[in-house]
Amino acid sequence: MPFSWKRCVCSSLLYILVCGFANRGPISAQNFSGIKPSPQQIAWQDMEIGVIFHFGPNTFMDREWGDGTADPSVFNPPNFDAEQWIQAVKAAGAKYVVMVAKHHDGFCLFPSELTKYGVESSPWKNGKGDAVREVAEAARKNGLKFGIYLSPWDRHDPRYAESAAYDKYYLGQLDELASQYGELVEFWMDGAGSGGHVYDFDKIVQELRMRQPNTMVFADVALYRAADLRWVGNEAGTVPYENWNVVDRTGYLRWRPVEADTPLRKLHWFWHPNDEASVKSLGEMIDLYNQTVGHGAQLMLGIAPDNTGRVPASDTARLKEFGEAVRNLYAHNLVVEEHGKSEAVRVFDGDPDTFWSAPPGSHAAVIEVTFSKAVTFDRALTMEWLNDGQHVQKYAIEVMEGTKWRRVAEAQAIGHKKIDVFAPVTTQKVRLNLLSTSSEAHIREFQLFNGAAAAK
Ligand code: FUL
Repeated sequence: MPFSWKRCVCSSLLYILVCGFANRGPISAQNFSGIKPSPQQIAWQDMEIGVIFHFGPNTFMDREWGDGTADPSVFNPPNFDAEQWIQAVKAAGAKYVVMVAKHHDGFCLFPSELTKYGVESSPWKNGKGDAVREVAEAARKNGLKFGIYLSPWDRHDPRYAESAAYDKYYLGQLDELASQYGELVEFWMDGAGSGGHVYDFDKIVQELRMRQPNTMVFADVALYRAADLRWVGNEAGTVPYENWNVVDRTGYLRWRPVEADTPLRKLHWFWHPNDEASVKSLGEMIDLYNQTVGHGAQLMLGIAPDNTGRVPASDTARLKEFGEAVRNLYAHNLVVEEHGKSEAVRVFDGDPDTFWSAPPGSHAAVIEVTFSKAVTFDRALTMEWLNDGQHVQKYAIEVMEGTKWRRVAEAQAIGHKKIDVFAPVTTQKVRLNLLSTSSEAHIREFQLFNGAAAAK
């Protein structure tokens, strides 16, 4: 027999065939599958949705990029309510939040020993407030993880003009944030605005890792070579390419999963008055979910609390609708519904904590599902178990029509999660055809959904 196979009659309703081919299909290309993620990266990728909060003098001045001259007196939210922020984003399905502790304008949302330019000099809570702490506490209280953004580019502090002096300042603030706000799930280093400025990133990140060994460092590929995560390359909420987790920087290979950051309000990270029309529509939000999370990336959604200190009603409503719509869209997995959760074939059990492996050494495999009655669906959700590297290099989703297989989707990378949406099909037989894998494939889930029915 040219392939190893396993055939199970899983229930009277569903019939499944899984097989791995040892010597079939094209020879594997080099996709750096020897590079593997850290356990922290795996845990981070599993969170799928995070949120970044932008709040500061810009919120009160109708600005996106402050020039560093804003008087701290402008910062005075009458109803600052971190609990409300967290409730709003939890409803959207966010698993963690990143707080902008200092944006490009240099204004600190936390009291810092190293500058007076921040909440300490503002009228808010008579200069005794700490927005970073309040958000961290509200997040943890509600079961969300917490991370920090500290802008390298600083348009206020005079030390910025001199690299070594500024590095010392940045390092000092990083120490404050990394030692006084509990465990940080992510640390955001923004590349914007820094063109030409030289930082000692090695030192900065080593210092961070000493205090926060498990934090995930986000940075542009161009900004810092050894970060743990990388920018997707746009702010549109899309991954416009095959998503491979390993990035090659002139021969230096590293597992760096993609984070796709995009604001809830089109093009606006900070709140602006009379701007409700820019809140993305529900349809746009679902598209961006499918194009980021459904494309193996992390969705990092930008949320802008307003000048009262709350997430506006239009935004909270959209976040809630979005969370409900995504849950609804992916609630009825046809495979597990017919098949039951107890099934031993782990790729069909609806449980992403289990996985199926193709036979050792195989370079192709097929996973086939037969339903007792024809079913209609318009999307497939596939997840690769990545702990051992990213192995799937080419695959197709195929449905049986008459006596022939018809391809409804094909691509290269699966990665953490791949959602393929296609015109609705009705069939009794479906297969995930793993056409080329760099070594045996490991698949956590293969699920089918009828999105059109869910939308009704
Ligand atoms: C960009 C910044 O310039 C924006 O203001 C925002 O902070 C976004 C998340 O990153 O690079």
